[in-house]
Amino acid sequence: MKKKLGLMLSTAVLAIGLVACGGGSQSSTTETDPSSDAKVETKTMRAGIGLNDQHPQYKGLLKFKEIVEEKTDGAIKVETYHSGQLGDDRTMIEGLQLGSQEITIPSTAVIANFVPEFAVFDIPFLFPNEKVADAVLGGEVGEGLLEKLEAQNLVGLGYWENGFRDLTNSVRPVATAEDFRGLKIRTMENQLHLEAFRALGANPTPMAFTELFAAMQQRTVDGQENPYSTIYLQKYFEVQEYVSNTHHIYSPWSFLVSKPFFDGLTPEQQEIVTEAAYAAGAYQREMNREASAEYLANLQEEGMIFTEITPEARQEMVDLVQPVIEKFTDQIGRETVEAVFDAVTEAQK
Ligand code: TK8
Repeated sequence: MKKKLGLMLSTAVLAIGLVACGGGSQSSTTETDPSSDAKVETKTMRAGIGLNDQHPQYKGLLKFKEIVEEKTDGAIKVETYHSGQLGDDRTMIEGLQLGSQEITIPSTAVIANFVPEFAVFDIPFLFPNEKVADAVLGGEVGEGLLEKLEAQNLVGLGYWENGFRDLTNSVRPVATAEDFRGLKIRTMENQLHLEAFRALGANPTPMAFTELFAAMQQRTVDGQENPYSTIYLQKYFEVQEYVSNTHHIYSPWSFLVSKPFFDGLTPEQQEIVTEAAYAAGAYQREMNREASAEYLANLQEEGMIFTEITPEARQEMVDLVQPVIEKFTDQIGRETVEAVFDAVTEAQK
């Protein structure tokens, strides 16, 4: 059933894609360099993200653009699109496969719909802090998972940081698992997230990020969970009253490039693009972390009521989601799950 739905979806997307492209995309043009008379091939990378232009994700993308355009002497141009202008995370990943865009930086939770092993990062409370996240994602396991993207016509150039996710809602302060009861929570389009929120007692509904603000405004959902950066910069405080530091999951992004496009670059260009993605990622992570505490303060200044989750209350949540982790372990791949848990333990030594 699930497989069939996936097939139907991709057929539909393919049909739309063909119509929208009007017979082929233009990512490569030949331009004449007036100063040298030589024909210089200019390649354009269309990069789309879900967040707005105030977010560290966009600033990181601009850094990537700057590095690539400078180092290739303009032979590669990067066009940037924010706020889901090219679609939601899932649509943009499909765009990379179809060749209608070249770059996107989605949450790994959405990538799990393409490469099931990525759902390992959807295990709640997996990373205790950012240092462990860096070690695991930047280490052998994290890098190894990126290689699995190739079979999906995608190239993964490292991880960027969405961050620890925290709950907001418009109904009541959430301090314990008990308070989740009945809350309509939007989750990312990810089966594990959906079931984890169910286990916590909430009434979760998966939805694309691009539809979230309107859904909260129209009260189709009571709440959502995202890092403070998103809650503040996307102005969720306008439609949400309560925020709790549930920190229930560390959410990575992965920097994805269309494989057919990447394969068409010269080895030197591939190196520049790869290095730029990692360098811009480091820059983005740093910016994210510097501002995080400030964003929470900003949210309170905007009138949101902050509730602290005690270690005991968090432990109760950890216990409630345990069966969900067990249920999904085989689907993710036992080997991958064990490798990640081992890496987490190692990073804490
Ligand atoms: C943005 C998404 C977003 C994610 C979500 O494209 O969907 O809630 O956290 O940041 O990747």
